[in-house]
Amino acid sequence: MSLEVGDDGRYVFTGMIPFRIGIVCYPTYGGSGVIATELGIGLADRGHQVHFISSSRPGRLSFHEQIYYHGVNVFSYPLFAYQPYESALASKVVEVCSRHALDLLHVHYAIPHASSGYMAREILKGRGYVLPLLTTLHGTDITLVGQDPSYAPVVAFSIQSSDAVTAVSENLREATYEYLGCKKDIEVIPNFVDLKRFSPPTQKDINKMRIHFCQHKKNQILIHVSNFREVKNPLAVVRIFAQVQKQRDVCLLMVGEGPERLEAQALSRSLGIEDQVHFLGEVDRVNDYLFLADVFLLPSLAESFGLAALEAMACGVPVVASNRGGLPDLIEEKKSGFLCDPMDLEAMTKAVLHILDNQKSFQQEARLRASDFDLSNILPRYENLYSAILKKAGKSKT
Ligand code: GMT
Repeated sequence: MSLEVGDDGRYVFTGMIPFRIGIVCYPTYGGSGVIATELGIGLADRGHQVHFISSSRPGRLSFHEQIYYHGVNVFSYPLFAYQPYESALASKVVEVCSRHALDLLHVHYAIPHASSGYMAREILKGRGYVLPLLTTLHGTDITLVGQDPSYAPVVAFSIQSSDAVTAVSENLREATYEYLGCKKDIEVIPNFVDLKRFSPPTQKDINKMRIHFCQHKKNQILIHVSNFREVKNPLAVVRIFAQVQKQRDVCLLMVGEGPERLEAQALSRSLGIEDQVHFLGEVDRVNDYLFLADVFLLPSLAESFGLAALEAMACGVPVVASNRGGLPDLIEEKKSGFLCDPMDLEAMTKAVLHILDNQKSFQQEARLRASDFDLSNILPRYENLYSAILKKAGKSKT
């Protein structure tokens, strides 16, 4: 197999027929949906045909001649207290596979995608069609939701029954063995960023935005991007900022939407700092805001990888993060940022102040570290895995 750059500047395969890949994911701004979408775009750029199967069109998905989108229709009926999405998704996979002759199915986030994938694979097997199933574990599908007794047996079974399983960090792989007692081989393939797509806005635009948020372009900016769930610890972000702003001219951008957003907003009011804290909701072009920022805050209580931190680093923004989960594998202490106990707000405040006073080297290190996780390093690992599971299933395309 070899890759060449075609006339349009894109990679094309020579000597190998591209794969037809089904990708199942959540369409929202959550990390697993972002990775699934970026992976699909990267694969399509390299000549593969990608079929997204999801409850609605993934947020970051724009037109691409090699990408197809298939929405899952859930037929509702008054008898159902809960809509059976898992069955509707399995049926959709069967339909898409039958129409487009998928080579394999890659599901992101175990619940309920792995069990729907398993069901679809078994239905197709009964019709004489082999559809290998790859499951990628992302984090809360194991560490939070997956180990709950209401899901655990199904999650463990569908992981065990997948043809291959990947986890986004070593930490998550170990958690899967520990919490679910799985025996399956799990390959660690970390999250990635496509650095080509991280180009900064013009200095003029940056200054305009800085003045808009902070009154003065010299003021510094802290940023937090998440889905504002408890696990992201957004209240700690506000509290850390409250300490920092006593000592520096700063403002805080809170990007995203979720259950703790209102409480975080109320806290900033009660601390008398609401004029410096900007809640921006979900934004389409998060990079534009990341490029503005001087420090990214991620004091999560659990974090299997921390894609939001990696995206910040790709924009040259150092990170003050919790020392939990996979974050220590991403952030190099005192180089691209700091790792602290998520309850130790004083340590995180100190870390932020230190970065604000020593920005240049931290910014360079952050960008450098992010380049280790560039798409060009990670995507071939998925392609190799696809080849391996197809070969094992007797569907080799080389
Ligand atoms: O909890 C979230 O942030 C969303 C969740 C998801 O699956 O959408 O994120 C998880 O997957 C991301 C992509 O692999 C990881 O970068 C996040 O660390 C992980 N979140 C947690 O483990 C809390």
